[in-house]
Amino acid sequence: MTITDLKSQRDQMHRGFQLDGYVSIPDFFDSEEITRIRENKDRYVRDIVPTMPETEVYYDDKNDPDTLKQLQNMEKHDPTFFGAMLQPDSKLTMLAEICLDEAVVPKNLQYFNKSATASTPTPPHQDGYYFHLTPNLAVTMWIALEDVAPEQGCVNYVQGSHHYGMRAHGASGTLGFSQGILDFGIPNDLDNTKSFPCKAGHVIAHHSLTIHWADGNTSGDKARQALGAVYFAARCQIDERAKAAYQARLNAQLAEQGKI
Ligand SMILES: O=C(O)CCC(=O)C(=O)O
Repeated sequence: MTITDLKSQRDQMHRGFQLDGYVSIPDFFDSEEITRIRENKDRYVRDIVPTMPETEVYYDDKNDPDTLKQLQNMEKHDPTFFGAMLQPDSKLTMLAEICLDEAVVPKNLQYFNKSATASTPTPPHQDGYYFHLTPNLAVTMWIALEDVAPEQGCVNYVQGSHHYGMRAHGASGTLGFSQGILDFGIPNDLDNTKSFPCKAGHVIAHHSLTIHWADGNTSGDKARQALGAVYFAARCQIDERAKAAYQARLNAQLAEQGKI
C-alpha cells in the first residue's frame, strides 16, 4: 500500500477504526518491504540485542536464544532503520494519524515472537492499562512479519470494546504482558471476538482501549513473528510517576523470578 492509497482510503479507515476499535489492512507492506524489515530484524537481533539492557529483551527461556520473545524501543537502539519506520512521513505514522484523526507521537517499536518450541498465550488486555495516559488515546500497529495461521497464535480483538472504558486488570503471570483483564470471558467478549490470521505484510491497528489477546503457538514447527508500533495522541498527558513506579515494580519482580 502506498501513501497515495492510504490518503485515498483515509475516511473509510478512520470510520472503521472509530466504530470497531481496529482496522485490518492486508498487504500494507509488500513482499519487498517485508523482506527488508525481516533482514533488518535479523541484523538487529545479531548485532544490537547483545548490547541492550535486559529489561528490554525477554526470552521464554533465558538460556535458549531461539526463544526470544519480546524487544522494546527498537527505534531508539537502531534509529537508522527502525527509527525511520516511525518518522513523520512514514506509512505507519500516517496510518496512526488516520486512525486517531489527530497529531500523534511515536512511542515504542516492539518485536513480538511466539517461538515454535516455547510460547505462552498473550492474556486478554487493553494496551492503555500499561500506558498511564489522560485521555487514554493511543494506537498500536501490529505488523505480521510472516504468515500467521490460527495455531501459531494469531491476534484476536473484541470488536467495539474500546467504547466501554478500561476493565479491571491484575497480574497475569505472563512475561511481557504482566497484566490481564480479570473478568474476561463475559458474553459480550466472546460474542464479539474477531480473529486475525494473516499473511506477511498485513497490519492490524487497534485503539488503546480495544481488548485483545492471542493463544500460544501450538504449530510445533513455525515461529510467529510480528512488530508492534505504538503511537500516543500528541495531546495526551503521561503520568510519568505512575509509569516509572509500575516499571520499577515489574523489573524487580522479573529479576527476583530469574526472568531477566
Ligand atoms: O503479539 C501478541 O501476541 C500480542 C500483541 C499485543 O498485545 C499488542 O500489540 O498490543
